[in-house]
Amino acid sequence: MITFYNHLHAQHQGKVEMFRGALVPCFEVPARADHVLAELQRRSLGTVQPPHAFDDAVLERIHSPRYLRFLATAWEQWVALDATNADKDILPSVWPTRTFRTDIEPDNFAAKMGLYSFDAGTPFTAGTWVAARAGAHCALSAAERLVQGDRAAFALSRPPGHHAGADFFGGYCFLNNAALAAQHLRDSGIAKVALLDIDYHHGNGTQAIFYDRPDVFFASIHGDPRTEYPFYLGHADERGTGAGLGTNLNLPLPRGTGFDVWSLALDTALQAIEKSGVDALVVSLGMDTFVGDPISGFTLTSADYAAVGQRIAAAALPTAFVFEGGYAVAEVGINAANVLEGFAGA
Ligand code: Q9C
Ligand code: ZN
Repeated sequence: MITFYNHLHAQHQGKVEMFRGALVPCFEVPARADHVLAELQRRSLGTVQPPHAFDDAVLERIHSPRYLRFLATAWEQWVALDATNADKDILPSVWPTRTFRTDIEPDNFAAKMGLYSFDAGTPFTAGTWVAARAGAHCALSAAERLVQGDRAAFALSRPPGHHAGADFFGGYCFLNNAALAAQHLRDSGIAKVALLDIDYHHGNGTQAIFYDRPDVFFASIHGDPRTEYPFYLGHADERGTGAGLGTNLNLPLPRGTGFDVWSLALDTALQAIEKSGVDALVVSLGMDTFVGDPISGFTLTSADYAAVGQRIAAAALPTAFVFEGGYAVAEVGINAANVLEGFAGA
């Protein structure tokens, strides 16, 4: 399986995120992707390439033009406020909640940050746009390989993507890589695509992007949003809307869930995907379901991940894996490689 590695990922390197009233070191660090790459190379698991270049217009298939314009210019706007800002991450601190208007983009920079975000845990840095754009190109490159007939491909990138919506960032995500991959498959003539999101956190951005669409089936297994981030989406009664009714499947599970119960949900999701009549699969591959993850609550073990890969392979669909979360840095490479090796060996 070919891996498209975001060679620019380390340009996104947040220093701190807001947590319980304090700024704490970021969990989403460059070493995460480095460990996955090292493990793939150690096992000689397929070839590794940088992403192909894509026209920026392809990002507009998922994201709004004004949001993309903001991401592309946010850092220069920030430094223009005060040259000493160059040493600090940008974090939002004000948001338009219910009753506020979002149709008018404010001139004020802090107000724009809030308009285009939903949490204070996602720092925007000098290299965020460059890294996120190259990451999107990794996902698009992986999708392109499926179009060309490959059985599978892996987009190894950070920052992750599945919390990012059409016009907002959050949850360490800026561009929705998995959504861009799914859309690229659709735009290349594949009639129906499934997205399987196995990150610990609900993929609120991906769900929202495809919620009214019948051509992209979204299934997610995640921590129950009543207690787990991102809290405000991901309940079992969210089944899609309009023409997309019935094409959204959420399988929330309580904190503490282990592989015995989690794997039953995986089987449920894969059965629904098989029944939905899709021709390709995009997997949002979050590794934060691991027992040792510092910010998550499931208890999957490293050995379990090979079985995850095997079960996904049994769906017998061309499959693009897109790297998402996973913050047990020392183990994230082993765990991700176990999924891919389980898939390839099935
Ligand atoms: N201080 C992904 O896994 N905040 N995003 C957690 C810990 C946000 C996770 C609080 C977690 C976002 C892609
Ligand atoms: Zn996650």
